[in-house]
Amino acid sequence: IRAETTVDLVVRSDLVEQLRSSGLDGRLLIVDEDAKAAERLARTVRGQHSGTVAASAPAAFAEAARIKPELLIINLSAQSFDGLRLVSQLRAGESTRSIPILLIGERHDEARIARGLDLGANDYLLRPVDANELLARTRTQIRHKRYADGLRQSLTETIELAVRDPLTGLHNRRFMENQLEKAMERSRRDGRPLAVLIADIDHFKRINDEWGHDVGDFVLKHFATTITAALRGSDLACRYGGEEFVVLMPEADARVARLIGERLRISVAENPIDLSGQRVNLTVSAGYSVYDPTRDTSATLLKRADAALYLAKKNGRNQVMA
Ligand code: GH3
Ligand code: MG
Ligand code: MG
Ligand code: MG
Repeated sequence: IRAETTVDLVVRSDLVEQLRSSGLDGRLLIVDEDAKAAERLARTVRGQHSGTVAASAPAAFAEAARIKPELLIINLSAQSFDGLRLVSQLRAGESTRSIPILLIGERHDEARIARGLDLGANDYLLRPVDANELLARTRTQIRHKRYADGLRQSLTETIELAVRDPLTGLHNRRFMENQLEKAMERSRRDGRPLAVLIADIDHFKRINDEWGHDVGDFVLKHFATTITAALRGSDLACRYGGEEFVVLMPEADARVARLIGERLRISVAENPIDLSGQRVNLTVSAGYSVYDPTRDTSATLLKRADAALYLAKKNGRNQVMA
């Protein structure tokens, strides 16, 4: 029985050396109930990869989530070990979903291998395992994974760039408008309140005029940090344009909106900015409006907040109005 559950290796040393010297250096996890067989496999790949061994499905699952291997090699042939179940578990797990899986199975057991591929395994090898083929398929899987990870990463970065304001790192106007429509829809559906607030730095032009545009930029960044700190986790702060910011406040009625607006106003007013050793006071005015699902569009909702902001400015600035 042991002879059947171990992996037989046919090694052609020249090819192996050639593959090893190419230095792919992947992180592998080898799963085999037979620790000796797993160790033998690990030795084969270790010249060019780092190989960790797991001797049971639960150990493999835990280890996979922990070390995030770039390839899992699962030996299907052991009798008591449910490698197929492990494949579906790995595919269902958030952190293990995208790890490639290479199955090793018996020639007479192709039905199980086909099932494994159905469940999400990427490739397979039949016994006796040829070491060169094992190394070649390992390399292919790792290369694919790195390529896919790179694509995913740059997609994520591209999306981040498209929704952010580059100066402050806050979300931009386009994203805010998109989120506002969604927030209004949720508010309508769930019958929950929703408020928006427009905040505008007072006499910001003076900062630019007195200190220069770069200092103005610095102040905008400082303001963005202050705004973020004053908000709840569920609020969304965006740079609406220039020195104007819009905050979406899901679950906020007029009372909560005023509270958050005041918190923001006070935190700006009480934290002067240090500009080359000189403390410069900054204040902000804000207007807010509460979504009325029976008559508001995003445009009318924002317009009411803007009208309230205008009143706050007219009334002497450094205040929050509805
Ligand atoms: P108010 O209290 O009425 O809001 O006065 P204000 O001076 O803040 O408003 P105003 O609209 O007159 O001026 C806003 C200034 O913000 C004018 C513009 O040059 C400046 N500004 C807009 N965007 C930027 C930016 O990205 N960086 C810098 N440094 N200044 C900016
Ligand atoms: Mg203005
Ligand atoms: Mg202003
Ligand atoms: Mg303005």
